[in-house]
Amino acid sequence: MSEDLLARITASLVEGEPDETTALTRQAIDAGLEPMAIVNQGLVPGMDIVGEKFQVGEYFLPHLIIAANGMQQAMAMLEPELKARQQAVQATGTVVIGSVAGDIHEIGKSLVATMLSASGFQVYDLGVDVPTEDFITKVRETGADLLGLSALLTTTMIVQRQVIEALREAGIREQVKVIIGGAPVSQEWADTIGADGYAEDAVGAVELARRLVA
Ligand code: B1M
Repeated sequence: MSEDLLARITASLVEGEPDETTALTRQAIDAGLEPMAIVNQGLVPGMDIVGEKFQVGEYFLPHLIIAANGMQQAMAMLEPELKARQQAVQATGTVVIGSVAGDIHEIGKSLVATMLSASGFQVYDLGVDVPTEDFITKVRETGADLLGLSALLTTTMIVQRQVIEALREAGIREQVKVIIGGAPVSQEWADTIGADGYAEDAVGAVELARRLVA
């Protein structure tokens, strides 16, 4: 029953039916499914399939936009549920996060921000296509413990390195731990650019953030 519901959520994204996605997500929440399971087993597989179809030329930009709208509407419903599940939320640390300059992919970055916030971090989400100077300014202003840089494109992952260099030039590299993520990013890339950590998904990002501020 729950597998069927999750499969239908996936299919609704692939078929470009955002209203169906939100209706099914509501149904899944009401049926008591874990919000993270709805994200990871319902929504994300749908986005992956849409991405694969785009890559092979079967889908075009409008398909990506419609699917992203469906997922964002579903995430708006899931956000309070995700936050409600985290217990004993205590101030754990401060995080500045955003998608790097040139990158407008928002959904994964926002999910990471939501999960960090739900886990007790004070989160400053700068949004998408964030100029490198804005990261530096916000880290300075907030005295953040962590800086999270999201990049979904092979052409923007290099900006993660530029931000780390800019932190160094600004003389604040040692004051803040840098964590990176996004589909093309890996631990190897984190090591190459001198980031403090890499996380594959939002749950991993919370674990990493907790470890780094401990
Ligand atoms: Co774009 N796009 N897109 N896109 N898009 C991808 C990324 C792509 C892989 C699709 C494909 O070809 N298969 C491909 C990139 C290829 C590459 O460089 N390797 C691609 C492309 C090419 C493009 C354009 C260039 C297309 C064009 O214009 N010709 C263009 C670029 C725009 C730009 O940024 N300058 C573009 C545009 C778009 C839309 C705007 C239409 C839309 C985004 C809308 C929005 O966000 N509001 C979009 C979408 C939706 C996608 C796919 C289909 C889905 C992304 C998504 O939301 N996934 C994507 C294919 C795919 O990823 N399967 C694709 C769901 C989300 C929950 O996962 O974002 O991976 P994700 O986040 C995960 C992890 O990565 C990780 O945790 C998250 C949660 O588990 N994570 C972090 C992310 N950030 C993290 C930070 C951390 C830690 C973990 O610490 C700080």
